[in-house]
Amino acid sequence: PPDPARRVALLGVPIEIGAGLRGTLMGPAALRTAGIGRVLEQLRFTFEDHGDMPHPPVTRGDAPVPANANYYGEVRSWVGAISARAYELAQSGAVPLFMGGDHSLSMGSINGVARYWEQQGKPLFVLWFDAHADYNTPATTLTANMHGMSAAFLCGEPGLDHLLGDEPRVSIPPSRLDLFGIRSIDPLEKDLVRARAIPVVDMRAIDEFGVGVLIRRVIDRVRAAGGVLHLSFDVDVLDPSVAPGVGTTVPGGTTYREAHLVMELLHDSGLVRSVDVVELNPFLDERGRTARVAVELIGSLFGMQISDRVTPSNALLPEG
Ligand code: 5AB
Ligand code: MN
Ligand code: MN
Ligand code: MN
Repeated sequence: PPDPARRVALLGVPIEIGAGLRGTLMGPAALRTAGIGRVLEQLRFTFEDHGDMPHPPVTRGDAPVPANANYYGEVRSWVGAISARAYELAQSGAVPLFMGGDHSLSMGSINGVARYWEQQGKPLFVLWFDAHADYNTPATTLTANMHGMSAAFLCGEPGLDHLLGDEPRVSIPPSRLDLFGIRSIDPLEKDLVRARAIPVVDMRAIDEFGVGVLIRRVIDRVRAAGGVLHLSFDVDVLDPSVAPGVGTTVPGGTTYREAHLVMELLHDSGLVRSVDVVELNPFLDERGRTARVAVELIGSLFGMQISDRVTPSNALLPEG
């Protein structure tokens, strides 16, 4: 039987109401068009495309709806369903790759995979590769957009307590979350991140020490704990000049090369067992640039070497 880690399970999660702007629901289609499957095949992975999750029916129960959480009912319907699928996919032994969709989907994907790893007795670490901390709660948010609350929810912060419905909730200890690449954080959100002593690598640290040293530190900590790693890749961590197709651009982001090195070192670590690719908004993209860069970076994460990259060419291919 094939090595389970050589199996990738793609799942499209076309959710957009967690973000302030519409359009991320087109993300999974754009990633497929940009060749995410072809890249994995070239790297000799067995991959299954599980298609896109259907828009779940919205059930309005008797659980109280919190203030300051836009589209709470819709997000709740998605998150419970995503968590259940994530648990199943992790159980199948494949590496699940969740194609978003806005970042609120991670409340489900990470909860589901965390539940699986908890049963295996392996600590799950989460690398939040993002321009933002996403550590707001309904009490700290300035926008009420739920894609800015995912990391806080996963670490057990209060305020969205019934979001998972019947799905068992797993908490990630804040010490197992790494915020990497951040350069935008709201005032009360910052207080909360500090109070929880969450490890933060911001852009200043990257400028000063370089991504190589800093990502190795994250990897070493996971390895020392005998853990596995979930990569939550918000494409807005890239500089907007590289990745314009996102709703919440912040200047001063990671370069093309820094992001590739992060992915290459993560690949070499062998520790990444599940991935989110989120916040790609094809409606805002320029001729597919952001989707293509995201797919290239996923290629690096799964072992594509610089020396395997063909020189881009507009030459005609021979027919047949
Ligand atoms: B993303 C902001 N902090 O809470 C908020 O793109 C932005 O998933 C959140 O990282 C950005 O709305 C959420 C202002
Ligand atoms: Mn995010
Ligand atoms: Mn972001
Ligand atoms: Mn965003």
